Amino acid sequence: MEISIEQDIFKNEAKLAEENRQLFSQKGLMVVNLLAAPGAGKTSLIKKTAHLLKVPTAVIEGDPASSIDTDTLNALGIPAYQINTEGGCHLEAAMISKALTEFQVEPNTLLFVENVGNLICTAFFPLGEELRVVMLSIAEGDDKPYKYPDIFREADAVVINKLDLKPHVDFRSDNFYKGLKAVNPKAHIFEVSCKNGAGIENWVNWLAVKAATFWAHQ
Ligand SMILES: Nc1nc2c(ncn2[C@@H]2O[C@H](COP(=O)(O)OP(=O)(O)O)[C@@H](O)[C@H]2O)c(=O)[nH]1
Ligand SMILES: [Mg+2]
Ligand SMILES: [Zn+2]
Repeated sequence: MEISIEQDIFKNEAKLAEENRQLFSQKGLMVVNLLAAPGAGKTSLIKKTAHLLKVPTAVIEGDPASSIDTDTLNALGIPAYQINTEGGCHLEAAMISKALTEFQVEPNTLLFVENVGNLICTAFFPLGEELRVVMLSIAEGDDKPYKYPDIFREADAVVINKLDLKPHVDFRSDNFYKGLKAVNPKAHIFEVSCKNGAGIENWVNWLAVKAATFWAHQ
């Protein structure tokens, strides 16, 4: 009984995500679902990316409470809209479509969705995104693909952040790569530092190509 309720929920979420995909297409939005633990550097990456990317960028922020990230982004001139999940641990497709009834985004915009900081259930709630990007900071350790395989499984890209901390933490890149390859051999991997800007250009160039391809097929 419990299993069948769970299956119904995920079936319904997949349907809502598909509806979102059509909505995004009508609105000309390329949506990037950004998943990571709290503090990995999601907002920092969005700030850096919006600054360098030559296409308009907007952001939907998901947090249990507060509008801290949204206020920061809006103050920088990056249009941002806050969803408060009131303790909820992930965003759902319906929250995004509802947000877009209020949040007016120009066509041909790259829309980041900064998901709730969480490496578990965010993996199971598709939002209709074009790209799923998982971020991890090296201070979190190299064992995460082994402990949290589901979050990495469907990632189009994995961004390893806080490379500037390398001298201070024991992050074994080879172990991380091995674990990631076992669950997702196709993910593009970017090693960056949002603090000193290392590797950001590679990531932005990759995203720019993805966006151009997306809009070319609209
Ligand atoms: N040393 C270092 N700190 C970083 C880097 N990126 C982000 N931070 C810091 O990590 C903290 C959390 O970053 P934030 O972008 O808010 O993470 P989020 O919770 O995933 O959105 C902040 O204090 C950032 O300044 C980085 O590349 N290196
Ligand atoms: Mg944030
Ligand atoms: Zn959740």
